[in-house]
Amino acid sequence: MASNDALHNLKRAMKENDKSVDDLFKELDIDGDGKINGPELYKGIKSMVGEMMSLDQVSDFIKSYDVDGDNRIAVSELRNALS
Ligand SMILES: [Ca+2]
Ligand SMILES: [Ca+2]
Repeated sequence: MASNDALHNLKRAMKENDKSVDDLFKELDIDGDGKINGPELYKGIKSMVGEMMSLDQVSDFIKSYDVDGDNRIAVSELRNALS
């Protein structure tokens, strides 16, 4: 599945740049509200991995890892996704 490729590439980018999940989260959370929403994820993947995700893929990704159902990715949920 393409969203898994994006996740895989995101993990690799994180390792190559020696970033922690917290560093990555801060970069993705553009408005600083402590949650990553769809547009933030979309832009983040594009700028970090250079990969375009479709909006469907972004929403699938969020649905797969959104444990508390707020339709946003919290740092604990991102950690889960990347572990
Ligand atoms: Ca945010
Ligand atoms: Ca959530």
